[in-house]
Parts: sequence; C-alpha cells; structure tokens
Amino acid sequence: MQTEPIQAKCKQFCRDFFTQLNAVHIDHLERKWIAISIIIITSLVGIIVIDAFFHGVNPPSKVETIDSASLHLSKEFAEENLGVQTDEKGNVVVRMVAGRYSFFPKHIDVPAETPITFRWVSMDVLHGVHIPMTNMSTMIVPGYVAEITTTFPKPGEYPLLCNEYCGMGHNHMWSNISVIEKEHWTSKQNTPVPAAKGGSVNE
Ligand SMILES: [Cu+2]
Repeated sequence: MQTEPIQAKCKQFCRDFFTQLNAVHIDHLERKWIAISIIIITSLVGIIVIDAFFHGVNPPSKVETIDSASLHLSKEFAEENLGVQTDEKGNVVVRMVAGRYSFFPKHIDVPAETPITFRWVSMDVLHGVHIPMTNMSTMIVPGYVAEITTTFPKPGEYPLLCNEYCGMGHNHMWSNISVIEKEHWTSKQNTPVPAAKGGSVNE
C-alpha cells in the first residue's frame, strides 16, 4: 500500500492551509477568541469520546428494544420480576413498568449508599421519570428500555413522578421510593436476575 504520496499530499495541504491562514489578516483579539472556541469545542468532543468509551454512553443504534404490547409475557418485565431484585453478585436492580397512569410497582424499598440500576419500560405512551432533589431523570420511550444507575446518599422517602405529559391523568402518575439505611435493608425478593438481559435486544 502506497502511503508516501498521501502523506506528502497531507503535509502539502497543511502547509498551504497555514500559509493562507497567516496571509489573511485576523485581528489579534479575534485570533484569541478563535483559539478559545477551538479549545471549548475540542474539550466538549473529548468529553463525549471519554463518556462513550469509559462510561458506556452509546449511540441510539445500540439501545435495547422491547415490544410494549407483550411486556407482561417477556422474561424480564413479567409481573413476578418487577420491583427490587439482587443478583448473585449483590447488584441491586429495580425493574419498573410505566403505564397510564402509574408506575408498577407503586412502592419499593431500596438501600442507601448502594449503586442501584433502574430499568424502566413503558406499556403504552411516552412517559418520563423524575425523582425530585436527585439527579434521576429520564424519558421512558415505548419500545425501548431506559436504564440509569444511581446511588441514594441518604435514607428517606422519595417521590417518583412522571415528567412527560401522557394524558388526562398525568398529574396523578407517581410512585414512591423508601430509601432505607444500608444495614437495615434486606431484599425481600432475593431472586436471581433473569439471565436474558432485556425482552428482546435490538439485533
Ligand atoms: Cu405522565
């Protein structure tokens, strides 16, 4: 494979570009602001790249999909699998279904100071979930699994509200979470998480 001519062409292109750039009169102050803008853009792109690689932030093509009409028949979101579960590694996973006009189950107990993975699905229309006074907020789009991992630093009662208008009963759509001290919390449903992650993963 011949790379030399391409490298030479690139070098020539860069040389020409900077020669032309230097020939253009740009005010000193303007030059500074151009540099600042480039630094900001580079930092933001860098944050996106770091997030993508190290925090698992993926493009929409990699999302998990699920059939809203047959949620109750799926392995993961069948009625008996909803609520709080602990897997063999001790990870706490909460599965909830949003539907007009409630979250199911209506009430859950979770431990404080423990990473908790929430997995939500919608059985009908677009919903949202928001826990005031925390950074927990996401949309629940029908057909997709919304997943967020968070930690509650303090015990207490937290309301869980729908923040996407979903119909006439939207303002009655809420649930609540009791955050219990880590030492006092015991998983009532200490059943293993189903092996298949997601009802049907996008293929
Ligand atoms: Cu709503």
